[in-house]
Amino acid sequence: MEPTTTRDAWQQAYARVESGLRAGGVDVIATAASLEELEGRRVEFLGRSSALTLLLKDLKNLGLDDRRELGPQAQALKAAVEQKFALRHAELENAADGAALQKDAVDLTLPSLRPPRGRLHPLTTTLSAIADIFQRMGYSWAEGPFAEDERHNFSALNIPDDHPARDSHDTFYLTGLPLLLRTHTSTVQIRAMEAQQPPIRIVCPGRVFRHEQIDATHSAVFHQVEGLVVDQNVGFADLKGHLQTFLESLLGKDTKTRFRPSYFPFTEPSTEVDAKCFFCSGAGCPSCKHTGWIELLGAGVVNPKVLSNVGWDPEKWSGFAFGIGVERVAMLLHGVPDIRDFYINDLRFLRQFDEDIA
Ligand code: FA5
Repeated sequence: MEPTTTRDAWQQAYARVESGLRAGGVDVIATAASLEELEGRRVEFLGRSSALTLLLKDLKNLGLDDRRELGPQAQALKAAVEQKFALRHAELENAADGAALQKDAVDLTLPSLRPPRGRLHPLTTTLSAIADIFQRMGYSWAEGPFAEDERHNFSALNIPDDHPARDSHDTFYLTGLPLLLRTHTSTVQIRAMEAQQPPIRIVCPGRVFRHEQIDATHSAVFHQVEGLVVDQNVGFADLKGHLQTFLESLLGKDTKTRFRPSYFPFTEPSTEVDAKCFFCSGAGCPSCKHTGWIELLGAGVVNPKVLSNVGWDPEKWSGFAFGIGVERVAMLLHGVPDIRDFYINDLRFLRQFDEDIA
């Protein structure tokens, strides 16, 4: 094909394009303020109808030798412009990313929003603390039913029908059934002794029910942990040693406790253990009914009649038992002045025990 453009004409056109670019055209690429503006520049300098593209297109109108000589020169000019464009494009894109990051930035130092979560009730943690100590003292775990018969709740424990001790346990009887809601966990002593042979060393935790006047230290539904040890030559000194070890582990050495003589038909001798009132330090207040002491547990040496009632030989075996009030211990451990606080499920009260979850 015959050339339609002369070498001179093309070179003059090239010189115009190059000096135009050098005289400032290219600089506007480097100073484009946004990706949109840069795209406008790209169309202007590299688009299909830009002077540079037309110049390159016009190469084909030169003779072959001229094309070979001048083509690389024009391509190099285009590459230089493209490079400037790519450079600015990368700069603007980085800046846009940075701005987006800044806009969506997360302040990692802000306090987190914690999802609400379940927590262990203070009575549960108290029960576990009590059970843990006895487990370490070699006791194993036993349980029994809430609905009991009179034999396990009363008669096998040496509380016959007409015994005045039945009055102190205001009992809920189940209508139409020969059953009642157990008034204490001593029922589990009888069940455990019926189920196995001596020796025995158990704790029996659980809920008990009494139809009684509710006040700061008394509830109609509460929890006890029963303990029973029967072996050979076990007596009151062993009972006192076990309870003192337990109380010291649970409450620390500084909590003042006292053993006071008491009466239970199923133990002889019997005792009750009180803690110095933790709210008034013994001065007297509504929580301790102005006595200065709060009763934590009842205990005693197992009455030989109870052993006989389950067929164990009282000449050979002896033991002790105790029944701890879990709510009373929880009140002492957590400084709760009213037992009712444990049951009303006020979250403001319950949230105080968050840290108790290990
Ligand atoms: C008894 O229930 C005996 N079974 C305990 C026992 C077991 C004695 C083995 C000897 C041998 P008492 O009724 O005192 O005992 O209750 C024991 C403990 O339960 C009390 O010391 C007290 O801490 C707690 N308690 C009693 N009544 C209530 C109540 N209404 N509300 C909360 N705690 C109570």
